[in-house]
Amino acid sequence: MSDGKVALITGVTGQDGAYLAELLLEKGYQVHGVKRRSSSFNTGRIESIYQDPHTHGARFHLHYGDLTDSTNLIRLVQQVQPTEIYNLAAQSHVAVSFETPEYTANADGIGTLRILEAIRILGMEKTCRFYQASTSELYGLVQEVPQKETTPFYPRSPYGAAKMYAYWIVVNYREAYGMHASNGILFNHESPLRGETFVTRKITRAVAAIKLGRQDKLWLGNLDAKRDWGHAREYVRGMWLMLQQDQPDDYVLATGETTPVRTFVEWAFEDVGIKLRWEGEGADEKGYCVETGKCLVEVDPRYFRPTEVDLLIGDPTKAKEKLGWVHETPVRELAREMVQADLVTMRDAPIGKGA
Ligand code: NDP
Ligand code: GDR
Repeated sequence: MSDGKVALITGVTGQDGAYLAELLLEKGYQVHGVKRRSSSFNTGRIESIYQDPHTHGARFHLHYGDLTDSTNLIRLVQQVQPTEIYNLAAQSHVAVSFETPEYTANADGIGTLRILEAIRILGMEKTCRFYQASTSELYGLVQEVPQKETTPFYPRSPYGAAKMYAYWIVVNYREAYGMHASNGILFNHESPLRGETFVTRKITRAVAAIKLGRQDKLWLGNLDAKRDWGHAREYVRGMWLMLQQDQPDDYVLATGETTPVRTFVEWAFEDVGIKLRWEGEGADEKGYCVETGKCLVEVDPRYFRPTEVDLLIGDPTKAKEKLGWVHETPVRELAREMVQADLVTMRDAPIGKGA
């Protein structure tokens, strides 16, 4: 059990925040989550673990907060007195970061600094451990494959650049102030809780909608990009393991396998009994149903990014050897789980448009 452990999770309403909160509650932690003020409910992913604050013995607590507001962050850290902080909050969409580069730098880069400073201002350097949600987007333009902890960074987006600042400020605060601060360099991880505008979930939602006759076509960007996709539930366990080590450090979490976007699309359609045939190339590529000849997938260049990360494939050896962390769900199975989940929800819910 947790022995008085208190976790503060920023980004608790996101995919990883929801899985991590669930894991830490199972481990007996007091869990405090930071959510943003929103004009509509943004707590859908944590509904199943929500606890009424009036309930005696409630261990899951939500607070309003924002990574762009340092006064708010200092107050929260002071109030909660966490023994572990997991900084998962971010403007996490790479394509969106080209549209909102300054905000992304503020939330993802300086936001990380604000929390580290809150810990320092409150004199909690030795009592509070810190996890930073770093990313394989740091690797960007391919320098070496598979990518590991020692591979040089070359970010390819405002998001990657902001996360690179966050990565290094974590390393600096660790070295300068002796803080137990670690970077998890996580490769893409997905699940039925994945945000609807990331490519895997956009695909599985559209495939479910097409199968149910509620959508005609799936519009996508670069089908050639290759990603190392694992299951989010397994990756949050790795985050927790990093903070349980005697010494802080930086770790890659990845599967070690890479898959093109196009293949993920084929798998998702296969899971609803549709075989695809491709024609054309680049912006003219189209996917047709082999049986009916209907065009189900089309490329829209508006989803292309000004600079792309072509290939990600991670080497998780260090995490395996030092943390005992291994991924379990193969990407093919992950795709199936996501399609099945979307078929179930899609039967009841209207579909929105993906970005
Ligand atoms: P999501 O986009 O699902 O969740 C992001 C969370 O951050 C949401 O709770 C969001 O709130 C919150 N948030 C956004 N901006 C702010 C802000 N200014 N202040 C406070 N909270 C904010 O991301 P994931 O769960 O997928 O990822 C978690 C973290 O891990 C992110 O930092 C991401 O960059 C990083 N990462 C993710 C990977 C992945 O494959 N999923 C891989 C590597 C790193 P709201 O719900 O209101 O939007
Ligand atoms: P990524 O994830 O950029 O790797 O960042 P995303 O799913 O958005 O894109 C993966 C690849 O798919 C290509 N792609 C499309 N992407 C989106 N979103 N929509 C499309 O229509 C589409 N068509 C093709 C993209 O060009 C890209 O190559 C995710 C985020 O979770 C980050 O926060 C995290 O740091 C990294 O993973 C690791």
